[in-house]
Amino acid sequence: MKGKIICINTSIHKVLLENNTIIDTKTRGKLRNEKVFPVVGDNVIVNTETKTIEKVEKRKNYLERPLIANIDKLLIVMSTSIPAFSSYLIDKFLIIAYQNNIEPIIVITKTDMISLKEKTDIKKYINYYRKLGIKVYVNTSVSKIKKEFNNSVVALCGQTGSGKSSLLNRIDASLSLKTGEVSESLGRGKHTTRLVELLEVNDGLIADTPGFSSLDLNIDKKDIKSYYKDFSIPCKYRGCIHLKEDGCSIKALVEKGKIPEWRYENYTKFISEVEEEKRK
Ligand SMILES: Nc1nc2c(ncn2[C@@H]2O[C@H](COP(=O)(O)OP(=O)(O)OP(=O)(O)O)[C@@H](O)[C@H]2O)c(=O)[nH]1
Ligand SMILES: [Mg+2]
Ligand SMILES: [Zn+2]
Repeated sequence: MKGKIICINTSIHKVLLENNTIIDTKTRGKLRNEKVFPVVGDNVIVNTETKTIEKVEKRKNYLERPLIANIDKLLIVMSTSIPAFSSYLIDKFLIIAYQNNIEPIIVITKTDMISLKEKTDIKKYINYYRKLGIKVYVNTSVSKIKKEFNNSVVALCGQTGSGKSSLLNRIDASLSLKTGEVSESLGRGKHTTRLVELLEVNDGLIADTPGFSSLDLNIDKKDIKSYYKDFSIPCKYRGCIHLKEDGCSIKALVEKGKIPEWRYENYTKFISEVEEEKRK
């Protein structure tokens, strides 16, 4: 019978079957021999008698962090404070989402924890992302976020303590997901959520995921710019990656303030990271 893996805990693969029942399965030795390692979100064929996964269907997409396949939307959960707001992480997740043909959506949390001045600062980033055509919500806009879940497979991502599980509890209190203690969340690396788990919410499947400690780009440096809508004007230099060249059209836009400096700085950081990774 067909189904979808909703959680993996050591060797137990929980599968939501097409008849709407949930079954605990294991993978067959054959799959392991073929080096097929199922992940949450995989569409599978299950032998319900032997409770084994017989086959993993071809994936539409696949993310390593969070480890999940076949998602339609990636909800980037970003807090304004504790952990600090980071356009660098947002920009990185945007590249990862676009690389995998997934619609990114930004959700801002903890706006109740910051001053008016800090709010004004963060608004600048939000406005820019909106200008790029990306949806940005605050975590109190429950009904708008809920609508995004309809008939979609959605994965939450973001730093530990950014409020992913809290957001899901806010949307559906019956989920009762474990969330970090306030005092705990002040520290680093708490990781309250331990497993990727797809949950049924509002006619959709939503994955709560553990926060990450590091996040790498798996990309060639010359391809990064292709995921920057705001860098899409033709540069006067062919194949330019907009770094050092004198007269580069993108650098000119940064100088004129048309592309914010922070956005360009994140871009240059990604280029150096990818170069660094290649040298290893
Ligand atoms: N003040 C305030 N606190 C929040 C908000 N959202 C979440 N929190 C708190 O932040 C802490 C961490 O929230 P979690 O939902 O556990 O964070 P998480 O992203 O699921 O963290 P991991 O599971 O470790 O990845 C908890 O103490 C929440 O109560 C918010 O909008 N405002
Ligand atoms: Mg959590
Ligand atoms: Zn250029």
